[in-house]
Amino acid sequence: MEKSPLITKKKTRITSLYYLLLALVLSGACSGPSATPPEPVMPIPHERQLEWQDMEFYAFAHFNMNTFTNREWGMGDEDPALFNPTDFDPSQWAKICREAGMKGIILTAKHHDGFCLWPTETTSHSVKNATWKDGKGDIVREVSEAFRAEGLKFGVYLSPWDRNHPDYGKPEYIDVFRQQLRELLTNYGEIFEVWFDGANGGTGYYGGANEERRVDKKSYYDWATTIDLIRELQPNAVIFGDAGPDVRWVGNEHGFAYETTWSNLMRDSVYGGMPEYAKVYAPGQENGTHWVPAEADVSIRPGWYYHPYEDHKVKSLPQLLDIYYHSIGRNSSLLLNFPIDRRGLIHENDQAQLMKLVHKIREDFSVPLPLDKASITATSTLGKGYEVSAILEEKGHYWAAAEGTIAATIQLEFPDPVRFNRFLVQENIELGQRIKAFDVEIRTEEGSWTPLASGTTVGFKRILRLPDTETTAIRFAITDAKASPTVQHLAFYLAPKLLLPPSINRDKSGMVSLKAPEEGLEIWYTLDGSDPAQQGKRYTEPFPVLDPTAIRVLSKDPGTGEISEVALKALQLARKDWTVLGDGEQSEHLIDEDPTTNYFTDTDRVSIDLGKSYALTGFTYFPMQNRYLSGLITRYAFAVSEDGRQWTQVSEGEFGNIVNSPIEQRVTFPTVTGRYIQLRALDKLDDNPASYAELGILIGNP
Ligand code: FUL
Repeated sequence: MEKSPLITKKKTRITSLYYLLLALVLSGACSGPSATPPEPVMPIPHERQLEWQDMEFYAFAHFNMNTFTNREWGMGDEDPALFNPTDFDPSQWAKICREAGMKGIILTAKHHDGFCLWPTETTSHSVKNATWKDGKGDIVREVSEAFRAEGLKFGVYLSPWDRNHPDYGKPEYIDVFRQQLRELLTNYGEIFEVWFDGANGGTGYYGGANEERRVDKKSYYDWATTIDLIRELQPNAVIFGDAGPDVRWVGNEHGFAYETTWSNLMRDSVYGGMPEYAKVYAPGQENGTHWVPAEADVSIRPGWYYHPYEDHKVKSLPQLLDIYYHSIGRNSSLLLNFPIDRRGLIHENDQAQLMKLVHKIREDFSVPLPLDKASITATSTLGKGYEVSAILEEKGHYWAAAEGTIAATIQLEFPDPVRFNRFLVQENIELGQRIKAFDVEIRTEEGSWTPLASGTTVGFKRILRLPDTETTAIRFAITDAKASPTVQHLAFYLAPKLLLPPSINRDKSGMVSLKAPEEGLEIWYTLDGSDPAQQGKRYTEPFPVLDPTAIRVLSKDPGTGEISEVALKALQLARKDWTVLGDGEQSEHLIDEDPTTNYFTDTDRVSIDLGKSYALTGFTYFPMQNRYLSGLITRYAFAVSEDGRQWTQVSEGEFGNIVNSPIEQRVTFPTVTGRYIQLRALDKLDDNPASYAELGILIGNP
């Protein structure tokens, strides 16, 4: 049975040993010795990196002082007493992670604000002075123990930048930093990864100095000595940083690796926090000198830390799936962050989204093509022990082309037509990353070969999402490689379609466009209140909707006939004839039906000419959706007018909880006729200009 990429490969070493013995027995007993193994192509991974590579998917937890101050970066002057989770339970985190098939967790033991989650000897800015457990608690201990109890690994994030410590920027601080590492790497059992952030130096509290301190990122930390210390204390831990030395940053915080991702890095040209890192070095280099594979770090919410106002902004299933396929599917590991909440728990919304991702991924990889029934051939084989049948196994045997061969093709012929839409391939990275370019081709009914997809690097794992394809023969054609290629594993799957309803968008002119969550799905809709599963019209291109109505939409898998749930959206009057009065720069953003663009104004009101009179029954205010909120209206007055001069106030009130939950606000009032509308900001979140993503009206009762 095939394993999904989320299912553990813990037994790797044992399995390799088993296959090795099996290979020895078979080769000895049957017919002579195996061929000489291929020469490794440098660089190659260290044993600790191979162990790490098998983990693939693990958690990040941002939980620290910022959780209680509602910030992303603290200044370092926060009162330690503020740290006070009400319901801290790391076994809840560990159970969730285990159920999700994650292999471990990395905890922010100290973030840039310098607050330590363990009772360190190095500073009083720690849990020792927290309200939590009267200063007797140790978050690092409890989290590490809870994860080990579930059979998961534990790692630490220790920020090199410390905005609390009086000595930051001076040589003395480096001793403090190393002492903190020593404590973490001595007192909490086996550590699988030590994570160093590239963000370093800037303004801070620094023991009361309240100044800006810049450091020379290349030399200040003397990383070589720190790395020696880590190797001495935790020889099996991988060290993460821009420059590795063992695992590197993927170069963005979206969780996306690159189409071409090498595990090789020009490591000696990189230092932590270098400005050009993301652009120049993050994808790795074909001729990189050291093996430093990529790790994609991304938060399940917009922020790394918990903010109540992001409770409704947990990433959607299509977003999380993109992250999965763009990280693990592109030769990178996935470090998925949970902003632990003020209770000290993974929030229910985050857990729900994580489990949706995990169920879908398990589903995607649950129906492999029966390669054992296929006849599999290769245009080149190194010799005995490296036969192409080895690609059926995930570990142990592997296929290798003859030395000196660059282009080689593996062909699979099936007795009956097969259907698939996912392709997975792995190199034997123990011999170095070699493949530079490949094609996937299928045989048509007429018997000719036609390309289905192409790619560049493979590395530890490459997964392609493909259109549903039916054929009786497939070719994996390696067209370029650094040296004779190897393939550890190859597989095809038929993933069920992501049957979520399509997204609905309308522009200012009233044109409605619908988008299915995945290619290959049909979209059906109605505008008259009827069920799109029964009376729906097939969507082919954008269409205009000018008057208020409700649209109902669904996605349909034409292959199986299955349909998604129905999504319903009330469409208000199209805004094509509207004008914002008094203008102001970018006033169009107020009425462009795009909540990602904002309008800001220093005045306390905005007025709109609707083009003609309507019987109005309410209005909508869509607040800005930015990560950092400003100018949100918290109390309002709404007025209408027939001539744009004489105004009648029809509603006044507050937008309750808008700061914590900045979703669209909808206010209704008794019907009133008017051509002009005006929203006044009576109170705001702050003194910044009032901000608006959208302002709309309600007519009748759609
Ligand atoms: C960044 C930090 O500055 C963020 O706060 C967060 O910890 C992220 C993982 O790394 O560089």
